[in-house]
Amino acid sequence: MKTQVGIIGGGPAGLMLSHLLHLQGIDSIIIERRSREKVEGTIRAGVMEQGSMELLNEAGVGDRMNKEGRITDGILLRFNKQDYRVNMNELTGGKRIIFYPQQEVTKDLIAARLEAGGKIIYNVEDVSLHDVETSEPKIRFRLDNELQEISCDYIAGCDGFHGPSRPTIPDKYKTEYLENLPFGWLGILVEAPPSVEELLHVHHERGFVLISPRTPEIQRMYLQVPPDDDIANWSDDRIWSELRQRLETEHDWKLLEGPIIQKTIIPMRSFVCDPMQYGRLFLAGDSAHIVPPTGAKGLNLAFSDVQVLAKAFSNFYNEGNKDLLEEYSETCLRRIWKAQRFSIWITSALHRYPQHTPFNHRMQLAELEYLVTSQASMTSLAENYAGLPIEWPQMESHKDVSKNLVSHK
Ligand code: RFL
Ligand code: PHB
Repeated sequence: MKTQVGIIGGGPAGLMLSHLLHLQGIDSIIIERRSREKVEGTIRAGVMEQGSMELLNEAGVGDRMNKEGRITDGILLRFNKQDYRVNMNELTGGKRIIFYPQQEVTKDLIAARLEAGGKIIYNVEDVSLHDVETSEPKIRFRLDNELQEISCDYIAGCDGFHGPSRPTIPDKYKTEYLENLPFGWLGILVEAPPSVEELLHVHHERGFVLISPRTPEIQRMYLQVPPDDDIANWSDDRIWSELRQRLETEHDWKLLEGPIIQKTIIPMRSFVCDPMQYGRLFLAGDSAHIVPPTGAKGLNLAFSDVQVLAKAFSNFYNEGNKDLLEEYSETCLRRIWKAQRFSIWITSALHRYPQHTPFNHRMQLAELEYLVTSQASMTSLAENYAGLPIEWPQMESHKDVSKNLVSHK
């Protein structure tokens, strides 16, 4: 098989990249380790930034999102048994976020790809990358026990944190920054009406809770647990009892409970691979970086990476200009490190750390009290939650630091 861009991984990053390339007249093939049903059934992100919403619309795949998604102007914070609202829309001059689950985005992208005659090969095994330093890189894999090869001009590694693309980059050409956080999230899907209208982030001495209102019938809730905890330790009764304690308030509010239809524990980590490019291999999405899920940045970063990558390929194939391909990693990493900073900040403001002393607990409360009383601090939260812009190389915005640079002549 032959194509211009061989894409490893048919999650949101791979699918969106393939679709954007198609819109620019560039051919690609996606190979995916799992079945289409498994990919479409993966429950992960629940909210997207305005920029991701706009990308889906500009790419012509936003119809169902516009009908079924729910735009929201603010987020809620609960600490010391009181609720506070951060009005993102007001603080950012009109930016918002949308509730539209990742599995629905994935279904829409798969449908759009297949309708346009796009090629997605599911259930591949033993994927390996070859000759990425040359002008004829290749992807080899097994399908139904037969060896197959795709030769291409470029490879996009969109294969998530555990995929084979990143390890193909020799260690001496990359730096991997990894921080494992000392807790995990127990995520549940509940059949119940919404208890809140907007995302509720809860600081409590027993640990963090997040409630994400999905639909009138289904809610997503997360609670902080030890990182190596076993889901078998968490009966439904124990989950509800813990949630009730952490969600206590001084006002009239009730947690609406119902059958738990899914529960899992996920680890929390921060990870960045620098650079995101080696020879003719480009990494995008979770294959290059992971943020802790507080702050809801992961899917959005995957989309901004592929937006940059698609533009870089388009500049190259349609205009013969390689500049953006060469600056791909640098362009993406500027946004990624800022999203990493925000995710770590909001995570550390709201979670209980094993080493925390009563002093640390009071510092967190002071931070949160400052946050909800300072316009500057709330604006910072709002602009980061709603999503920072991509800092394209030709834009001056990322050079703004130079305004404050002290020149020692
Ligand atoms: P994915 O989604 O992991 O997709 C990678 C795909 O590559 C395939 N693959 C291979 N294919 C071929 N050959 C191989 N050898 C392969 N190895 C792997 C996999 O099967 C898979 O289909 O990465 P991608 O596309 O970069 O997308 C990233 C997002 O999935 C991720 O960042 C978000 O889900 C993060 N995230 C959230 N992001 C948000 O923006 N907003 C949110 O509200 C939000 N909530 C979340 C989240 C992540 C969570 N978890 C489970 C970590 C909530 C949770 C609980
Ligand atoms: C979700 O709805 O699953 C969700 C929302 C916000 C987050 C993380 C996950 O920060």
